[in-house]
Amino acid sequence: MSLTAKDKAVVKAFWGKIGGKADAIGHEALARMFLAYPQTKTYFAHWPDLSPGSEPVKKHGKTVIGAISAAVEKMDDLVGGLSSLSDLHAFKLRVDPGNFKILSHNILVALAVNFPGDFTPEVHVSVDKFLAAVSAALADKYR
Ligand code: HNI
Repeated sequence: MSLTAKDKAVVKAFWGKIGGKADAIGHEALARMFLAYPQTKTYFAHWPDLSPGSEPVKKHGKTVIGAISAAVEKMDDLVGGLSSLSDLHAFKLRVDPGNFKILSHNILVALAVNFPGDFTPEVHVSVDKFLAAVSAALADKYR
């Protein structure tokens, strides 16, 4: 399951094309997750509005996609690079790690619909593997 040199190169090249659309992708992935998998909303009960286009969803979409863009730069050591975020999700937020797969799925969908030309099957498999590796790194501190 580990990322090959080719996966890393494919993810880097594809991420380079997202550019200015990154924040919109983050928003769309989060908005889709809350709508299609409403059980994920339990962690965000303190937010005033979880609907698509709302300020908290836009702001957090930007935060999450920013962390993933940073992870693209840390692909050789995701466990080390994401260790403080893993601490946060495991011990403070106590997010069930099964939710990482759900968010990853929604990120893939948002990428596919926004970049239908660039999101080839080859890109799909490498980005899927990358998001799985990010999720595994985020779950590293749990036990
Ligand atoms: Ni997550 C906060 C990154 C998955 C629930 N999350 C963050 C922050 C980052 C982040 C960055 C802000 C940290 C800080 O304030 O220092 N989260 C990520 C990444 C993934 C992810 C990269 C997976 C790819 N988080 C999830 C999932 C859930 C989740 C799947 C729950 C369904 N995250 C949260 C919650 C917060 C959070 C809750 C705090 C939000 C707030 O500000 O109230």
